[in-house]
Amino acid sequence: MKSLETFKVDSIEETINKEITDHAALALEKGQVLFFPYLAFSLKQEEMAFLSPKIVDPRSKNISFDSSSDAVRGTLCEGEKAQLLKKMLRRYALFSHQLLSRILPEYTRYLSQARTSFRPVEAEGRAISSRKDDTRLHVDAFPASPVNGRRILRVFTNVNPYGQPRIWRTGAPFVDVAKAFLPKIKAPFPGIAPLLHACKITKARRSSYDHYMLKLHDAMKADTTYQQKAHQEEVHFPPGSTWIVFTDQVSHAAMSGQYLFEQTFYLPAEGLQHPDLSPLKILERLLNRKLL
Ligand SMILES: O=C(O)CCC(=O)C(=O)O
Ligand SMILES: [Fe+2]
Repeated sequence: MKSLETFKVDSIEETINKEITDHAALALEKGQVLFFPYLAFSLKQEEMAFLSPKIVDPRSKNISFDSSSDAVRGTLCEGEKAQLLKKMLRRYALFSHQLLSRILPEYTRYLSQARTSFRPVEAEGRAISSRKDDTRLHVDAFPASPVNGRRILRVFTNVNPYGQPRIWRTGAPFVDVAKAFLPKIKAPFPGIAPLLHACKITKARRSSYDHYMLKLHDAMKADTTYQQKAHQEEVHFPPGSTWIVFTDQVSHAAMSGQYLFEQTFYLPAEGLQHPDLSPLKILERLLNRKLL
């Protein structure tokens, strides 16, 4: 299977025929990255000043926007500048949503839009711990925010003004990752989920599915031999390109690049076109039990 499936869509205004949207959903759910080499997100003149790592609060790696609370986090910008920054992030949130409504129309009524992020810090060489090191192959799982079976769907756009690509490695299909690591992962400790929730370590109860996804994420990143020896491929996302990926399924590592937008969406299992291909079903089949 190719890691990228390319689409020649160059505007989010374009309507896309059903044959293509069905194909896109299948490719995505099989674990391919939907790649739009000519789909750019253009910055306005007054937004160009945000193309600098200096606008990021040194304590965080990204700038993020949460549309539900209307708050921007992780920036040193204040006052009018902060308002302008928020507007830019909100524009990207709209852009990514409109793209999904065109290319994956069947998902639209199920999607919920989570954080928008802007990443003006060079991705190479900024990791503090192996667990937080996104230059190591991993599938996404959020320690504090259990998904309870919802999928993590992300849209990325490279806006680097100097021609620098975002370079990723993509890895083996999810089933192979799961087969490699599941034998080393212990079942969740009985009673731990309500405890984590009560202590506010997690924002909701951590399901068994979340437990296994988190352990997979950690085990992949911690295994240096796996990082070197596992099947992998380097992919380049040039400036002016956009890509969509289920980051809970596709092994990925962000090796280098600077100036990226990212929008996270959650998709409940009912919204999937091919639920049997999902990490939840794959894990349930391999473990021979329900995880939700
Ligand atoms: O910043 C990137 O290119 C991707 C980092 C990553 O692993 C993620 O956002 O899930
Ligand atoms: Fe990731």
